[in-house]
Amino acid sequence: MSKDMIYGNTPCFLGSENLVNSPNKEVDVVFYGVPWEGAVTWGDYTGCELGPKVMRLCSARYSGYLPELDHINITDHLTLGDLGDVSVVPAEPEKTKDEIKNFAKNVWKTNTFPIALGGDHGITYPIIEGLIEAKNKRVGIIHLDAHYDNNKSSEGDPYGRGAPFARLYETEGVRNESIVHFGIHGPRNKPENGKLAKEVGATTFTINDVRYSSDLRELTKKAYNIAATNTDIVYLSICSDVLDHAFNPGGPVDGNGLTAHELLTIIYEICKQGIGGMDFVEVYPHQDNNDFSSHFASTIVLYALAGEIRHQEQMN
Ligand SMILES: [Mn+2]
Repeated sequence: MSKDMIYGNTPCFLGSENLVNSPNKEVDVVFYGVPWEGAVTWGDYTGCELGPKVMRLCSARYSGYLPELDHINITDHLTLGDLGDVSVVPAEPEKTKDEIKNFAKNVWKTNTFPIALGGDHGITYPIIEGLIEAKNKRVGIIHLDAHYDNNKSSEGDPYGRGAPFARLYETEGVRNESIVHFGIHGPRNKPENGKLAKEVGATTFTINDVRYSSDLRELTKKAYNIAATNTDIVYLSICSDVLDHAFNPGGPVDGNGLTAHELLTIIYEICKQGIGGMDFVEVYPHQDNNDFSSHFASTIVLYALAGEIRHQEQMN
């Protein structure tokens, strides 16, 4: 493992190879940061552009070993690399959207498993745009979030954090009937959000579908099967606030969400079925004195990779 810093005093995520210094190094999994917070912010709840940096700093504490998952050691199976961050243009959502799309497109052209660390949820739309341009594939999406994030715009910004799924609904290459909004809950959603999701043919699994499910793993397989129907690739997008705020002090404030164990179970089961790539967004380090949410990003990513390893084993 590389001890290189990706920039300043910030290490590569999970001690991975520094691909900025060694761009020709071949790896199985690439991490990249998208240090972006859109121009429209609620009150002073701000600072998610620091997410990639703080997640990298926190990740230095962790190995790739998960004793609770049959003692899997991720780095025995997969090589990991860090591509650094997308260049963002402050207060320029449209320019930044194109920067993210072009960066993601180049990543999608490689034969790697990409994981983007946000940043606000606006980054998901250009990442999937890049996927469609690079691979020309039909995409299904599993979207783990408290919120639909399908507003027509975020206070006028069509690429804002509240709007990526409205843009994705309009995107040729995304099959709307293969979008699953999973874990949705709470009154920060508005009636038009649920209505629009239904109109476009997307599926909603609310927190109560999770809470009253007799078998969370079966429910998760059901979600995956919807996302995989008539699509070539399934993408996973995770907003930190799908977690209850008790488990996510660095995320937007939403109670009645998933427990950490439930979220990890869902991620592992989804990734065991086989996904193309993922993102983890909406961590606000300024709100989080002990960086709990940024620390948990490492666990989230390792569970996804453990699932990917199991998927690869089933394919061989
Ligand atoms: Mn959310």
